[in-house]
Amino acid sequence: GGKLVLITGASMGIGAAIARRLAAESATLILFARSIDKLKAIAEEIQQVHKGVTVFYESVDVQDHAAVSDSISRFAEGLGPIDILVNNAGLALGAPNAFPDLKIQDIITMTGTNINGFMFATYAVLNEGRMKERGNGTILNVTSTTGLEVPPFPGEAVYHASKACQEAFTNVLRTELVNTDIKVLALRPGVVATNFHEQRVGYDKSQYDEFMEGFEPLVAEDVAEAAAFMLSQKDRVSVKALDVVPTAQRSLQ
Ligand code: NJP
Repeated sequence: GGKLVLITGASMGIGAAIARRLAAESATLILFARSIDKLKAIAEEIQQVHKGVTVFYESVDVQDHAAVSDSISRFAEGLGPIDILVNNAGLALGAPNAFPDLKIQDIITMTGTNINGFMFATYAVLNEGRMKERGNGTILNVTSTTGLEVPPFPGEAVYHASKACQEAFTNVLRTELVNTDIKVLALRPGVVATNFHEQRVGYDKSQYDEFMEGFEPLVAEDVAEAAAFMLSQKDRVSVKALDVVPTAQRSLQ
């Protein structure tokens, strides 16, 4: 049968696109995000389109370690070990304000989600989700090209730092798990037209238009296709990292 897949940040954008794409592979899906209404709509849509597919969803803020671990242990008790974690929940806030002009709450939310939440989901899938005990599975981390190349995007000090942290974490975790059949992979999007960029600039339309001007960004489905490729490899094959960027993306090349 299909794999049991947990996707964080699955209420829209890249996470939702990966959910739709993996439903086509008959995966059983568990979707996490904060907005329960959006999760419900996506779960219903997927189950309409893919008749035999089951989609579970729960409002889980990945910043909340207890909520993440409780939910994952309940799902693993009912459904068995988690096969795949798509560690995707993430956000940028407060651009283009420079670091000292950011709101402290935005710094807390970005680090709490992109650093703490990213680690909490991984920790809970390996432990309560029983991936470590079984010694087989995949952790697919949706990081960013910005985690490595650190282009000079003003107002992105915290976001870029959090993505660099995700990359470092990914590399150490892969080394720690090297004697298991658990794959630890990084999928690094470039600019993708999702809610991410509108939110990043505080839904300021002129800022958004200025950023997107002059090239064609990816759509979430493009990234989902790359995720499906990474997840469809044989057990012995780890496509360790993949950069998926718009062909004409400026400033990251
Ligand atoms: O963004 P968006 P993307 N706990 O805003 C959820 C990376 N990336 O799909 O909680 C749980 O459409 C949020 O749901 P909700 C990026 O860093 C992107 O583009 O209901 N969930 C929503 O489902 C991120 O890691 C670009 O508000 C939380 C989802 O996360 C990943 O791609 C470029 C949460 C975000 O959907 C997906 O971003 C790049 C929390 N605390 C990397 N906070 C790009 N778009 O250009 C948020 O290099 N969510």
